[in-house]
Formats: sequence, C-alpha cells, structure tokens
Amino acid sequence: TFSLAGKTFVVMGVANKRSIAWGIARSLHDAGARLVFTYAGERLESSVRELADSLEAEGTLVLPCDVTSDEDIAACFAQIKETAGTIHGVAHCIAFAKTEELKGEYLNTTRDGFLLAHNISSYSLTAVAKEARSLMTEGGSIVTLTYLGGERAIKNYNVMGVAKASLDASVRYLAADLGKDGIRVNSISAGPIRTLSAKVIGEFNTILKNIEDNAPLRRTTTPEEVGDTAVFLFSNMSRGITGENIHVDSGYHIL
Ligand code: 0WD
Repeated sequence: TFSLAGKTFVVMGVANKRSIAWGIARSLHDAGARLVFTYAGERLESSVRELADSLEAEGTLVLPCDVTSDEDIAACFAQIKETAGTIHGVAHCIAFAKTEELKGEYLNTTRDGFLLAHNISSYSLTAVAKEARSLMTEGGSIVTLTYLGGERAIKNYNVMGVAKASLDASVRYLAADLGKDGIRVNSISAGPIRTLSAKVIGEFNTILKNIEDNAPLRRTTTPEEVGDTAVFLFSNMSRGITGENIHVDSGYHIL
C-alpha cells in the first residue's frame, strides 16, 4: 500500500515553499509519514521551521546539515538516531553550482567550480547514504533528484549536467552496495520546475516554454508530481525497484 503511517523519512534540501523537497515533504505527510527536515545553513533555518510547523504534525524534527561537512552529516544523523530512532528513507534534494558556470560554454568550467558542483550535488548522496544506512534497520529507500542534463548535453546546464551524470552512477553503485541490507536507491529525473536553484540557469523561461509546447503531456512538471512519485519509491509498492531512474517530466525525455 501507499500508506507510510508509522514510518520516518528524512527530507534534505527544503529552501522555500517552491522547493521540490517541499513537494516531496507534503506528499510524504499526506501518506502519513513522520518527517525530519534538514537545512543547509542558519540562513534557511527560520523558513524551513515555518514550513515544517505549517504541517501541524507531531514529532517533526528540523536539523542543520551542511553536506559539505562530514562532521555535520554525522552529527545530524546521530541526532536523528537519538530522537527518531529507526528511519525508513531519505529524500536527497540538494545541488549547487556557481551561477557563472550555468551559462555559456561548459569548456570554461573552473577546477574549483567543477569540484564544488560535484561535492555538493553528487558526493553528498554517498556521504549521506553511509550515515543513513545504520538507521534503516528495517530496510529503507533513498531517493535523489536528477535531471536530463546528466544524460544529454543541454544548453547552459554545463557542469551541473556532469555532476548529475556522476550522481546517476552513484545511484547504481549505492544500490548495488545497499541491496543486501534491504535498502533501495533510486532517482527521479524531474522536468524543469521554477525554483530558487533553477532561476540561476541561463534562459530558464525558454526551457519551460519548450516543455509546454513539445512535451507529450504539453505542460511543465509540478513539485506535487515529483512528490507523489517519491512516495511510490518510498512505499512497499516499489519494492522490486532499485538502481533505477524514473523520469517525471511530462514525457519530454522520449523526444
Ligand atoms: O528544474 C528544477 N528545479 C530541477 C531540479 C529539475 C531536475 C532536478 N532538480 C534537482 C536539483 O538539481 C536539486 O538536486 O532537484 C533538487 C532540488 O532543487 P530545487 O528544488 O530545484 O531547488 P532549491 O529549492 O533551491 O533547493 C536546493 C537546495 C538548496 O537551496 P539553496 O537555494 O539554498 O541553494 O539544495 C540545498 C539548499 O537547501 N543545498 C544544500 N544543502 C545542504 N548542504 C547545500 C549544502 N551545502 N547547498 C545547497
């Protein structure tokens, strides 16, 4: 069944109400799950707390976790273990690249920019999975968010596309490692959605218009659509699926 009552999920990457992570959180909440939110830095604490409170759910936790720090990740999951005990899944909805590297030629990517994008957008999944593993004592499901730019060279996506390709490969290797523990690892490739992160991608409006005009479903993707697919991947209904990438993109990727 799709009910996640009595289960606990960690949602990483809520920045504001437009965040895809917030769409996932609402779908999880509707399915009856208990939620733990993690945020990147002090700057985001109050807005994440406000959103978490708006769910009016008992036992919701809000914790800091900057994924560039191994100590932060370890401390965060230690706190989750102490307060929530067993968890049943993690939604990893985190990415970052320098604004100036999300336009023009990929060729101009700097070493620093390359490493930063890969550190936050790709390695963080592996670092988080390592800490989350010991809390998923009843098995679990890890879901991350990727984009078509990791499969194809999409204008302006540049270094983030290369980081997504690395993330996609990590999903497969983590799935291979964690399957024996009953832990599944999958990704959702979301169509373009207007969020804080998306705003910095060059010509984002043109990208959205192209989806509306040409995607099989002739509309752009919503955070709710991604959230509902995440609930499927977190639920027992998807128990035979691991190492997979599901496109939630109005079918655009088939073109
Ligand atoms: O079109 C889109 N919006 C798509 C997004 C299409 C396909 C995939 N995605 C992916 C993104 O690449 C990302 O992996 O979805 C994920 C979530 O992105 P989002 O919802 O579009 O963007 P946003 O609401 O900005 O959330 C991303 C968050 C950060 O927000 P800010 O705006 O503060 O950079 O990632 C988090 C942070 O909350 N984040 C971090 N979290 C922990 N430690 C860190 C960090 N060091 N850096 C960024």
